[in-house]
Amino acid sequence: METTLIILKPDAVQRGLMGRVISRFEDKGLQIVGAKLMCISDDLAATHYEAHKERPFYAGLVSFMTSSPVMVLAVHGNSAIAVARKMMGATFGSNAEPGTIRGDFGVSNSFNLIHGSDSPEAAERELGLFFSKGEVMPFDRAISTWVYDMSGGDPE
Ligand code: IDP
Ligand code: MG
Repeated sequence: METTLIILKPDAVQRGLMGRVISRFEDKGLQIVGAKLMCISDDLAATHYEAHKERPFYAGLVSFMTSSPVMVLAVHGNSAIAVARKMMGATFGSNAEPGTIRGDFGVSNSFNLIHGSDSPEAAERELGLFFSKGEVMPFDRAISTWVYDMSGGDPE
C-alpha cells in the first residue's frame, strides 16, 4: 500500500474540476487520506520543482503554480503512485490519452491540471512538503473488504 501526493493545479480549481477529479480516484477505490485548499508560496514551488530549475519552462511553471489556490490530496491504496500517474495521463494535455484526467479535461501543455508523485521517494518527500504532521489521516473504510480481497490477511 502506498500514499501519493496529488496536486489539483490552479487551472483545475478555477475550472471547477476538483469534484470530478476526486471522484475518479474514489471510483477507482483509492482512498483520500488528506485534502486541503492552499496557496503555494514561491519558496514551496521552488523546492517542489527544484529538479526542473534549469528547464526553459521553470519560471512559467512556478508562476502558474503560485497564481491561484491549489488543492492538495494524499491518496492511498494499492500501488497508488503508479495507478494515479496512469489515471493522470501523459504530461501534455495535447497528447494525453482520452480516458485519462489530462486527456479528458484539458488540451494545454503547461496548464495540465494535476501533479502526482512519480516514485515512492518523491511521494514521501512531497507529502512532507505539503502536509504537516496529523494532516494525513489513514482511517478504516467500511468498504475496504469489498475494494480489496482481504482473505489472505493483506489487501490483494
Ligand atoms: P509530470 O507533471 O507529468 O511529472 P514533468 O516533466 O515532471 O511532468 O514536468 C512538471 C510540470 O512542468 C508539468 O506537469 C507541466 O506543468 C510543466 N511542464 C513540463 N514540460 C513543459 C513544457 O515543455 N512546457 C511547459 N510546461 C511544461
Ligand atoms: Mg514530474
